[in-house]
Amino acid sequence: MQLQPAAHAFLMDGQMVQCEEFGHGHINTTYKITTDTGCEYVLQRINQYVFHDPVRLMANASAVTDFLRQRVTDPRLALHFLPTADGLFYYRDPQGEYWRMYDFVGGFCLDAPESPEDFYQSALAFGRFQHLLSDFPADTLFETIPEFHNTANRYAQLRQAMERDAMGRLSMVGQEIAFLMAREEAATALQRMKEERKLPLRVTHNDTKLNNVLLDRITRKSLCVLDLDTVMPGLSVHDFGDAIRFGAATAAEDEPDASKMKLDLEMFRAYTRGYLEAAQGLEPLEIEMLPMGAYVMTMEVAVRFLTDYLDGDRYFRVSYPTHNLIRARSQMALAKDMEAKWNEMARIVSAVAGEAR
Ligand code: GN1
Ligand code: MG
Repeated sequence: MQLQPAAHAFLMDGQMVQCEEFGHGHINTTYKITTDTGCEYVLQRINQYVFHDPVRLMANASAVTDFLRQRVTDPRLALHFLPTADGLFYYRDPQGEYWRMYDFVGGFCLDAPESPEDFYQSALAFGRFQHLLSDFPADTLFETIPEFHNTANRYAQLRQAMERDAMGRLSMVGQEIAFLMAREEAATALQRMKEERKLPLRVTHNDTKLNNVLLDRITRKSLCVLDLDTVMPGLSVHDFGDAIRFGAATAAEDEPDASKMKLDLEMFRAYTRGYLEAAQGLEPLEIEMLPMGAYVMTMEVAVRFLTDYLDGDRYFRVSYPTHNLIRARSQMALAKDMEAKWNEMARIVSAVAGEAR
């Protein structure tokens, strides 16, 4: 892979002197570049198995960041993509790989919150993102992954993977399949509400993992939101929910001991507080459905991990053969714990919403 030419295709300040792999994303490959003038950048290769149209993807990402940059006072609150000499925000190398580059603004990302305050900060970032984009022309956005959070479709894809059983793994996952199928009705509830137009379509991020938020090294306050590949019209409850399933969990997404995986209600409360504070103007039904968002996103990603396990790990990057199965199991354990804590989640949401009023 040719990193040097890709890096130099963008209008960096100086010459690249250092390059290291960076971040924990499951999809794109990310490098941090340092130049001889001391500037730092992030270089990413876009995964074309996942994103079929990198050109339109970058049109989305650059339009959204331009829009955000006009609305924030601190430039670190919005990403800044570098153009190439041709004025494009992507570079296609001779092998057909697509690259992009943005300023590394010196913050850091967390894979787990170290305190409720960290998680509250990430909620402010995603809530702000939602709020700042509330008058972005949503119809100009290209759907980078059609039906991304259509949970009913995700179940259909699981069924197809079961039929294919491409790796001969189906016989080993009977319990997991039974767990997911028994909960299909609840897991697809938000998709039905979306189709019935009970919940409003908004410009949403759709991948609100904690590690997609940059925090300031000194103040630990949240700066910008990263990973804009899936910014599309969507549901606020999905953005809320995905953040909870990742950051309010008591264990890592790929914790092999699923009994360690629970929902941390204190973290749940901290995120709810930050999100409702920053994402102003949510409708009452959206607020009421926040716990459902957390449940649905946890179930959905469990379905996706198991589907990819059956298909032979083609979508999510894995470090060992059962990695996607382990991820699926941890998410199921988390969903189960949410079922047990359902009333408390609802109580927290209504209490926080009451205070915010
Ligand atoms: C992927 O790109 P990354 O690692 O932030 C995935 C999300 C999943 C997540 C699970 C485009 O996010 O949808 O929830 O992994 N992104 C895409 O960790 O599929
Ligand atoms: Mg990411």
